[in-house]
Amino acid sequence: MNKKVVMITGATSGIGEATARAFSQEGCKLIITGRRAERLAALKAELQEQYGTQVYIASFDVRDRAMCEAAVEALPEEFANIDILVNNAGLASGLEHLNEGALADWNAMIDTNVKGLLYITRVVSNRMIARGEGGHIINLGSTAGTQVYENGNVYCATKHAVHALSHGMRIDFLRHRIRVTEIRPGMVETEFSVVRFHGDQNRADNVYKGLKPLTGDDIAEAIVWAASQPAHVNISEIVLTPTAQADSYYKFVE
Ligand code: NDP
Ligand code: 8X3
Repeated sequence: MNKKVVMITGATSGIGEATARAFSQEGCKLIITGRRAERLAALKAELQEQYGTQVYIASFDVRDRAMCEAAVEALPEEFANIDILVNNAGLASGLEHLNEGALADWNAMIDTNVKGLLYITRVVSNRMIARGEGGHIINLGSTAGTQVYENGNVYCATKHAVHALSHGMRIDFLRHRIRVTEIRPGMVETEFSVVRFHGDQNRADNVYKGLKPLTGDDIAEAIVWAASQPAHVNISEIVLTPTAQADSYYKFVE
């Protein structure tokens, strides 16, 4: 893994931030992205100081296709050959019955989780293909990528799309030796629920009451494990849940 170039979308918080730390410890060079530039700057300083990591910051909104392309085009030479792309940026916004859903929430989820992931993947995969040395694309799916729960409608649909797109990438990139892994977590305590409930911290805290959720570090460990397999091994999917969660429906809450 030493000196491999890893691009992580959504590294300002949660799973993406933990993944940046984990790849840093493996000696990788990092491209970290997200909209909150000040958080990226703080993370870069931390990783440089703790592990001597070379870090490049690209702060942009993945919903903006032109910005996605410009950010990748502008990469300095030492970061230009991306070996591993972690498509992590994403969100849930709102939790209502479909007829009561807010259009702004639907657009945010579809534009980020599906279209943003596609924009980044298109530009980065074309670079990997042109270079001809393979690569690895790791997509953040979810248990919600194969199950739908009440009020989850549009979020679950976007993660079903990530599930289908991961499969499609695995097929279309076969000839280019690009590995594709879908990481499919259940409940992970990050800023995810605060974002879903539009900043309502109490409501977010309630989601994890009575059980021990996964952490960003748990997911990061699985991501790095998948990425460190020998080049002929592709880990297609990893589904991780807290021990107290069987799937989207069954949880043991004490
Ligand atoms: P967080 O809210 O903690 O992190 C989300 C990250 O995505 C942030 O870095 C945020 O950066 C970035 N992001 C969101 N929108 C955009 C955008 N428009 N442009 C660029 N970056 C964006 O949540 P998690 O770490 O939990 O979520 C990461 C991924 O994991 C998501 O795809 C989520 O669906 C998935 N997931 C999460 C689970 C959970 O229970 N937490 C379970 C299963 C999957 P910024 O706001 O600075 O732009
Ligand atoms: C996040 C997990 O259960 O909130 O993808 O949909 S869940």
